[in-house]
Amino acid sequence: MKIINKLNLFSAVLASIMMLIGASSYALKGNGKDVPKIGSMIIMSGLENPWDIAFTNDGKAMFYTEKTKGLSVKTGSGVHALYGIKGSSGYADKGDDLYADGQAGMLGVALDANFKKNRTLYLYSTSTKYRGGQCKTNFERCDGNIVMKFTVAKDFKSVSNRTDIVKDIQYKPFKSDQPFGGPGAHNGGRIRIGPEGYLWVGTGDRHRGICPQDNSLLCGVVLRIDGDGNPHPGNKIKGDKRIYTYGHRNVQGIDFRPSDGRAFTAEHGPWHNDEITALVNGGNGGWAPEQLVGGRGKCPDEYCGYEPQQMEGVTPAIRAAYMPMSDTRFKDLMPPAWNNNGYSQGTGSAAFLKGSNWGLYEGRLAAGIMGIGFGGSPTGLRIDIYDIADDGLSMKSVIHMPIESKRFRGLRMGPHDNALYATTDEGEIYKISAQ
Ligand SMILES: [Ca+2]
Repeated sequence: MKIINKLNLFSAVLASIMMLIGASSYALKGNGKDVPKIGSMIIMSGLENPWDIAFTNDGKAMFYTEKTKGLSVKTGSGVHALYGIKGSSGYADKGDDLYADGQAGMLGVALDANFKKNRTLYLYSTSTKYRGGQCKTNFERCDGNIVMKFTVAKDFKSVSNRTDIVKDIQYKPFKSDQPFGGPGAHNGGRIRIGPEGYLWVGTGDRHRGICPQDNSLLCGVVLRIDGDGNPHPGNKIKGDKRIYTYGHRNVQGIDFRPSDGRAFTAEHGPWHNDEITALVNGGNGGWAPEQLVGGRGKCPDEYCGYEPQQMEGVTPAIRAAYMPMSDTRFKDLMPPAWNNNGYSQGTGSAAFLKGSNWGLYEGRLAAGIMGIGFGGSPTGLRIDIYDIADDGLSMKSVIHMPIESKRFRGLRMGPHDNALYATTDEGEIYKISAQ
């Protein structure tokens, strides 16, 4: 009996030691941080396709775009409508060359890193100004998207000195035989300032098969440029030196990991394989929807992005094998960190969560999921939080943010309060707080 008791005591001590080890390794896993309490509230509503947001560092001004109207700013003294598209009313000024159609319109907004001193704001929009005679069919280059630079007045009531710093981002002018095939499809539009103060611009393939792999064109790429539209001197691309990465489908999410400044994109897949990708200077996203390559035949309107069989009814795996989001034939491929287990649920805008108030989630990436649920994919309509491996090549975990279901279009961290702000296709701007 004594021996058994001693054994029991030994077991109990051993179990206690194991628990201690277990507890400490658990704490290490969480980096000593807890799961935060997350709450959300609507701070603006009744907007028309709000698309993107940008804050001054003190948080006292929140600029936002409405895709079908223009640029406005919310300040302590109220909302000021600053710069509208053609046909808009109530704006202090407008551009008669700017317009909206389908996914195109007034999209990304960003403030210069030295905004406090230079009052410079950047804006991405669709424009007729530089098209010339190019856009008679879908098979010409059709320069129909631009990036503008403005000076914001001290009182935030107007903008001036419009300068068009990028004039040649391609645009889809006509409907084609593709799902969601109207004008303005796959129009990109997210713009962000990187850690060095350069401007990053995400563009879309505009349903043109040759676009993403042709580096003389600015469709299906990410640009890294200065405030005058010149290339970053370190861009390694072979082709148009403004390009940082190419081979993308439709970049609507770009942000920079706080721990190392590395750029990541979030992209919506074509009924398969949404992707989060760590960018490599000069790298290839591996999207190549042109016809007559890799065993492909001719595709409708020379665009194979939805092949085979165009519409629903093909399992994502078969479609992915025919038309991969990241084609491993390319030697300069940037493999995605995550591919949504082969599904497409509409991964769009993205922002890294900053601030210790996010607890265990600090430094993880949040992305809006906009999928409406068809083709065998579960519905999206949420924000997910991604824990990306340090090397950017795999995903440690993905969780759903515990907030209401919406079509979250544009995500941006508030620099003043470490809250996450998000526009919705339902016409709102959300503030999502963690503590
Ligand atoms: Ca890819």
